[in-house]
Amino acid sequence: MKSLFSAISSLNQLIFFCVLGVTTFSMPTMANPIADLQDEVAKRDISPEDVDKAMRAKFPKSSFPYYALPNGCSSPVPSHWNIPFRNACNNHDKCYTTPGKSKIACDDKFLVEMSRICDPVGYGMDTVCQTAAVAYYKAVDEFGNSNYDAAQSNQLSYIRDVYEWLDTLRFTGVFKTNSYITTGISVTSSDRIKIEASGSVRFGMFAGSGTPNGIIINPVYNYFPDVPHGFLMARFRQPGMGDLDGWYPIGVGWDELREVKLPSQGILEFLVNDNQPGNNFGEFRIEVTIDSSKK
Ligand SMILES: [Ca+2]
Repeated sequence: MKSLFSAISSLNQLIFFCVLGVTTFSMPTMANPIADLQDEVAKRDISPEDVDKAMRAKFPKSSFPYYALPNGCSSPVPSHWNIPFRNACNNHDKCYTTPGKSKIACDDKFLVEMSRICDPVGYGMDTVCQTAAVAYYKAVDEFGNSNYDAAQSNQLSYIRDVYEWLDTLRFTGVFKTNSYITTGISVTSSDRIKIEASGSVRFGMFAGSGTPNGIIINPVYNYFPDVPHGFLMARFRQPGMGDLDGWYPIGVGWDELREVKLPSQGILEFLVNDNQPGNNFGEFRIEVTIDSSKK
């Protein structure tokens, strides 16, 4: 990297160039692959955490929608400017990571943002700060090529992998019940499934209210005496099963996709552990996601 002081002479020129660049170019409206991906994930009711978990093996530092979390400034030498410039550095990381953004545009924006941090009201007083900003700019301008190329290609493969994973999510839906419901969803062994239940149900005039984890009352009102009253149960109904066969407790569910082991295909159903559901009020909200990708 060039000496920090040799940068001073070109300081005004650089800032002028860069402000001019930003104000005179009107960027054409570009396709935005990151925003498109975010829309697609939101549409399917998938949380960013689910995507991060699915991508963890290949992109351990990913933080949806980026293949790697921006990590502030990485100055080649320890510098106290890393702290004030942190936001500008993070934006610069994100810019490099945005498919189709040019390196020059990212670097110029970086300098403008650092200059604003140095001089928020435009008096141009703090030349020490501006000198540091130019040094940071010159570092990325001269040595940032491999970072830029890596960010662009990693982000593109990340986006492709997230789309591929989304394609394996066979179904995502929300179901509501305070008694029994069949989802109609057929699940096979080796599918991975996530169930998240929330909400509150009043289990009767005097019984009280509870979450999908149920409440403790006289078990005479339970289908399953050993499970709390009102506990949310699930099963994958196999041919020939009776009404109370094959249920197991779900409660508020799981925070991750879990593999299902079944002897044969089954229909996902839910049951509230309350044998007098007619007096129930309110509903549990149950989100179901199924990942059919073969691991
Ligand atoms: Ca009841």
